Amino acid sequence: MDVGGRVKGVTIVKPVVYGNVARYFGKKRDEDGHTHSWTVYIKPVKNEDMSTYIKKIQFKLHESYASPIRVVTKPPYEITETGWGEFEIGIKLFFIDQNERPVTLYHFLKLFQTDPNVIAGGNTVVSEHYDEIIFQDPTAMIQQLLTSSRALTLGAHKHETDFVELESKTLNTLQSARKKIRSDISELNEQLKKSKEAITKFKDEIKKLEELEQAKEKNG
Ligand code: SLL
Repeated sequence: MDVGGRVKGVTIVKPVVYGNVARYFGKKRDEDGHTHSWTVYIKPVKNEDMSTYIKKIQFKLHESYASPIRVVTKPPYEITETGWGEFEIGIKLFFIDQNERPVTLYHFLKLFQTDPNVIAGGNTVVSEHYDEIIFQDPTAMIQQLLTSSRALTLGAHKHETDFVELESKTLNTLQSARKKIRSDISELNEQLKKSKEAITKFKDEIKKLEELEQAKEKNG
């Protein structure tokens, strides 16, 4: 149904990965005190050309950078810089369809290996997140754009974090945890049953002993 130009009841989800990689120079650079080079980025989880529905992506850096607002109009949506400090970066997505309001994501630039969530290897740090851009009741036009986006051919499309693998690993972990809990429960039930049986047996024995005692008293 097309109500007011929008396709009612339709939800289109675009999974994305955003974050940064950073590399330590190994020392503080004499000329500007910079210690790291880094790249902040947003990309689709599945290989596709986001420019079919993205007009531009604006990265807002710390004010200490010259012209902190950086705009990227085509993939790859990333900014590479050098610096010495960590700060929050705003990543604002503007859509081709003017009816879709811009969406802003925030990423805290990671340079240092202080966080166990940061994937570390050598002098490289990676900090990235999974998120989804959700289009609720899109216009017929954007629905067309969103469902017809083509694959990018810029080399292999891969991520620092393999979210598909992470998802299946997490599912496996959950499944084996569930199995373990189920077997623990049945084992505990078994023990409970045995304990109950033992109690009944002891109660019977106590009763017999008491009866014996009473009989003795009577006879004695
Ligand atoms: C901090 N609150 O003190 C943060 C700010 C800013 C980092 C970090 C600038 C590089 C340049 C740069 O690395 N800024 O001047 O070009 O840690």
